[in-house]
Amino acid sequence: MSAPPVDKVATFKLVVVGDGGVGKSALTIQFFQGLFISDYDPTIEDSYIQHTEVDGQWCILDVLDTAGQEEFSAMREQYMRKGDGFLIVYSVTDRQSFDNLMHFYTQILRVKDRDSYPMLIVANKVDLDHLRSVTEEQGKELAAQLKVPYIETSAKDPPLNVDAAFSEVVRIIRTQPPETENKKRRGRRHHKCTIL
Ligand SMILES: Nc1nc2c(ncn2[C@@H]2O[C@H](COP(=O)(O)OP(=O)(O)OP(=O)(O)O)[C@@H](O)[C@H]2O)c(=O)[nH]1
Ligand SMILES: [Mg+2]
Repeated sequence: MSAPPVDKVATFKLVVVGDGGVGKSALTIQFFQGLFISDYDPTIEDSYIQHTEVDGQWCILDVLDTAGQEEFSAMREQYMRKGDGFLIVYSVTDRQSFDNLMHFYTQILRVKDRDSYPMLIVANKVDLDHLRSVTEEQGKELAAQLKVPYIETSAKDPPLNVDAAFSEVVRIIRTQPPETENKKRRGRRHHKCTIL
């Protein structure tokens, strides 16, 4: 079946964030082009757009593959403002990328001024089991603490859970109740102040 006319389907802006070298571009390119890029070429910013069917419903995915390298971190707030949903990626072979996940998480909530937002924690490079420095338990524990769903992926061929990760973020956005005033952090804080 061919895709429906563009004006009838929802567009979701997904943003892929995380430290440098964790595999954001490899995952994005594996999803969009079905191939694994084995070279490391640090990203400044790339965007991809494509029709996709998730749970029988067509949508347009507009994916921003961001820079993990610290030198480009000034651009973060700007792209975070535009995202409808986020993949926060770390590499299971890179402990520091796992520790830094929190920074992306808190910055997204701060920029969105919300207590929660559609996000998925993506533990990538699970094919490199012998180099693993973050266990599945540790990943799941942090995800549970943050109340963010967790998925393990490999962008390397044969890919593991790459399509599933992008589809899952679409599902999370779709099930998110529409934004209401009392969901806004700032509104709630003001409310508390008036009580006290
Ligand atoms: N074995 C293995 N290697 C991977 C995987 N994902 C990415 N890589 C490799 O890790 C290196 C970095 O991957 P990139 O996708 O460029 O990393 P990035 O997160 O986009 O990095 P920045 O653009 O600098 O933020 C590349 O050499 C990739 O081939 C994976 O799942 N398994
Ligand atoms: Mg990249």
